[in-house]
Amino acid sequence: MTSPATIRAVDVLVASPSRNFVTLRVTTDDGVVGLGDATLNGRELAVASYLRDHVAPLLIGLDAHRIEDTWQLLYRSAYWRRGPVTMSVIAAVDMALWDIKARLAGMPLYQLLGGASREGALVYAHASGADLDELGDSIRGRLAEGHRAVRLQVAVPGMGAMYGVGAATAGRYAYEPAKRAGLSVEEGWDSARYLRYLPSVFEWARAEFGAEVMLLHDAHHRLTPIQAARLGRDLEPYDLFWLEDCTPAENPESLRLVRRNTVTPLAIGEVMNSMEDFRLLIQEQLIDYVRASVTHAGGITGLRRIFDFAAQYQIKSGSHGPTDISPVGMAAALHLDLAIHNFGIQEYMEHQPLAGEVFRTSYRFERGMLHPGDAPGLGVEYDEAAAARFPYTPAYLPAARLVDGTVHDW
Ligand code: EZ4
Ligand code: CO
Repeated sequence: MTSPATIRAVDVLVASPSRNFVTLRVTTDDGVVGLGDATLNGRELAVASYLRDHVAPLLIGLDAHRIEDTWQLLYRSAYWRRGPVTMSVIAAVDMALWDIKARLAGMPLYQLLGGASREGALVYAHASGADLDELGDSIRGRLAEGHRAVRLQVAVPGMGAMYGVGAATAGRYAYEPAKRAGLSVEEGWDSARYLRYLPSVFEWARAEFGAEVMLLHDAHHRLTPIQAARLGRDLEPYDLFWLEDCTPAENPESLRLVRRNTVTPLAIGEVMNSMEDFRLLIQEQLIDYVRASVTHAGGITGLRRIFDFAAQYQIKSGSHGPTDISPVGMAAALHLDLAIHNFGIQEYMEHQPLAGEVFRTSYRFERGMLHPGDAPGLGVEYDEAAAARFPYTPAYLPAARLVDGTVHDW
C-alpha cells in the first residue's frame, strides 16, 4: 500500500509579474510541493479568498493521493455547484494534487494519465494587425518561429480599438486585454461592418500564405445565431481550422441554427466550466472543438471527463491557452494534451518574459508543437522571493459598446 501524503500546508500566492496570477501551493508532511493555477482574469481576489478562507482549512490533514475523492468532496459538499469561481478553485486543488502524485512517482504527469499519445501538442499562435500590412508581418513572424497554425485578428476599418489586436512592437505580438487600472477600457463594436469586412481578410490571407497554413479566427461571443451562420458560410472558401465563440452560447440550442447553415468548424467554451455547460453542444454535435481549460473547468479531473465525453461524438479538444492561464495551468494542459486520444489543438499565447522570473517551466516548443517536458510532476517551480517583487495590481478586461452606446458582449 502507498503510504499517505498528508497535507500539511496550503498557501495561496497572488503575484503580478506582467499580469495577475493566482497560484495554489500544497505541501505534504514530507515536504513534497504541488502547484495549481486558479487565475480568473479580472476576478482574481474572489478565487483567492475562496481558496484561502473556505478551502485551505478543509485540506489540511487530508491524504494528497486521494484526488478523485477530494474533487468530489469540494464539488458536492460546497452545495453551491459549478460556476467559474468554484470550478477554478477545484481546478487548482486538483492540479496541485496531481503534481504531488506525479512528483512522488518520479514521473512527468502525462505518464500517470496514460502516457504519451503523440510526439507533442500542436499549438496555434496569435497574429494581429491594425491593417493587412501589419497583419501580414505578424503572420510572417509566427511562421518564421515554426508555427503551423495561426489565429488572425485585425482591426475593422472605421471601428477603432477592438478585441485581439495587439501593439506591433518589433514584430512581437503583445496583446494583453486586461488593462492594469481600476476601470475597464471601452472598445467599440459594429457587427455589420465586421461581417462585411472579415471574409476579405481571409481571402487575402489564403492568397498571400497559401493553402497549407492552418488559420483560425475568434468572434469572441459577439454575434447573433443568424449572423454567425452567415459568417461561417462566407468563410467556407478559406477553409478555417475553426471559427471560435461565434455566439455567446449561453443558450446552446442557438447553435443548431448556425450548424444547419455552415460547415465551417466551430469551437466553443472558454467561459464554460462544467460538463453541464457542454452536454447539449456535445450530444447534438453542435461543435467540433471543446475550448474549456484545465484552469477553469475543474482541473485535469474535470476537463478530462468533458474530453472523454466529447470523444464519443468525434469532438476534439482545443484548450483555451491565453496569458491569463498561468504557466502552471499551461503545463497541466500540455500533460493532458499529450495523453488523451481526441486531442485537437492547443492555444499558445506566450507569457511576457517577466512571468518567467516567477514560474520556471520545463515545456518546450519545437516544429509547431509544445511538449510538457520530462521533469517529475507538472514540471513547474514557483519562486516566491521573485514573486514578492510583483504585488497584485487591479486589472480589468475591456467593455464593448455599440455605436449608440449600448453595452455589448466583450
Ligand atoms: O479574451 O482569456 O481565445 N482567447 C481569448 C482570450 C480571452 C481572455 C479573457 O480572459 O478569447 O484572449
Ligand atoms: Co477566445
